[in-house]
Amino acid sequence: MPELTLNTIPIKAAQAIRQAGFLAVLTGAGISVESGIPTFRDAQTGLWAKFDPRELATPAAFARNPKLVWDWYAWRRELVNRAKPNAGHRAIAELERRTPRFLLITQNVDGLHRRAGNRKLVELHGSIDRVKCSREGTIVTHWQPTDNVPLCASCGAPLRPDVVWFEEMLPGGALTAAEEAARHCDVLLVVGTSAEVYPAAALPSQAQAAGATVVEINPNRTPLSASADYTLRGPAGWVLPALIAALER
Ligand code: BV8
Repeated sequence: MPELTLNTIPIKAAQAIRQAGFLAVLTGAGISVESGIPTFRDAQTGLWAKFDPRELATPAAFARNPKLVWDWYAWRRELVNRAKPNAGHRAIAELERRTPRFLLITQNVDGLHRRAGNRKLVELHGSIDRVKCSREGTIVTHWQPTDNVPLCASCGAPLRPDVVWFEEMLPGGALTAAEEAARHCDVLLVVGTSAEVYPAAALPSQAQAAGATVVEINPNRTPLSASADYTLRGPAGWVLPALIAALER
């Protein structure tokens, strides 16, 4: 697989995407970097710098210190609500408009793909904008303002973000749709993920085993880089618009 510099999009990669009857896209935190949202791997900023996100995004962390976890999500929600979709998000919305069959599979919880215009998408890890009862699982849209963790009005359990934490099962429907797309797509475009979090990280090998062409977009090498058919080494906000331009040639 040819590793490419910023100024070349391989003709064959562009051709594969242009000719794809069914294009699937898998995104990770990297696609939101150019919207100002830190990835899980980047050091967190400010008061959260001393915390490892993978230690906070767990049921055990929430059970141990619900307020710490609730406040961490409130800080991220604020960051996300101030952020705007970037050129990479907009390019993926354009790909949906251009492709007969399309599915966007995102690991991100920031909602920026939907704000950029994608509609055919599954959110494997939930959404930071939704809140649910930690006991009943019901989605809650209003709660009493409090300096502590708000409690469920019907059962009194603490509320929590409606995201999938480590060691939690993914929403069945979303994972099934993602695996179905991996097995049937012609091309899987993998953008901005370290390809280390399962079961999402298994999707590219499932797609390749079913005969799909796998194209990776990432400024850094990942465990996927060695097996991807094409690796476009650069930031999503630059490479994806260049890919759209290459589709026009
Ligand atoms: C589960 C929501 C069953 C919360 C998240 C082996 C097999 C199967 C499972 C496991 C296994 N080993 C361990 C597990 C369990 C675990 C797992 O995979 N652990 C990892 C650490 C090994 N998986 C789970 O627990 C999953 N559930 O398997 O259930 C089960 C049940 C019980 C016991 C065991 C299994 C649940 C996983 C979901 C966790 N929740 N998010 C929240 O967001 O707060 S995951 C979270 O981390 C994010 O959602 C994100 O998906 C993930 C980080 O991954 P990335 O998105 O890739 O982001 P990252 O920061 O890592 O990388 C960013 C990339 O962007 C980098 O490559 C960088 O180079 C690139 N980049 C930077 N700038 C740019 C860029 N790219 C493009 N443009 C740029 N400008």
